[in-house]
Amino acid sequence: MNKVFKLSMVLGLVVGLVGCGGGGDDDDAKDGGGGSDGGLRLDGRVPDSSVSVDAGDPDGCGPNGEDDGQGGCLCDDGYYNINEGGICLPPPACLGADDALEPNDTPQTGTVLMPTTVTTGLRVCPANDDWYRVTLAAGQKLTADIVFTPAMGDLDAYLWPAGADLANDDPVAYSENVTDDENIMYTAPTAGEYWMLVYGYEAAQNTYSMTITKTP
Ligand SMILES: [Ca+2]
Ligand SMILES: [Ca+2]
Repeated sequence: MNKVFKLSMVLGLVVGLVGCGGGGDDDDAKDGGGGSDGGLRLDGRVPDSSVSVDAGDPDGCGPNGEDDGQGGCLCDDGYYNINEGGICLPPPACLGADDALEPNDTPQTGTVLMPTTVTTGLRVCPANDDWYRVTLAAGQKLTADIVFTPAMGDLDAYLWPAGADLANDDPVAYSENVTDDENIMYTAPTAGEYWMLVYGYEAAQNTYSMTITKTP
């Protein structure tokens, strides 16, 4: 199977196992979505059916992946269809120093966000998740605006209740724009901590800022 980082062990299946055809949708942020529109694209670990096949490479996936039988590639752990390039490659080098909130590569080590926190100067390095933890009261609405330049790298965002089975539970909210910023909105039915993931699609990297609001 493919995967990405350590998290993929946990997240490996959450993901668009249904597959979204690789090109990805350009849906607006979902609130309580859960993949009803054909599957999450939270992968990097699922085949990308839009990849092209390289001549001379029987399955077009290179030595670190294999044909998924649907025109895409299943990449080995640590390899990705970067930029939908049709071959499984290791993640590229990070284009800059990671941010001051690292290490936050797992939910358990995620940065605790306070109300009205404005966080700037953040960075998703290739295949390096950024996790955040936020506590909500029952009925309280979380808004997370994640702002970046989409053309520089495709980031997505996901929210689960703390303790969720990340390999099996759909997120309670997610945002998977391809050409726009990401925005998570979620009203907590019960009080508790929530885990938010900012994720680089197919080992994408980018810098971003984030504004967290809780209402009331
Ligand atoms: Ca980071
Ligand atoms: Ca990180």
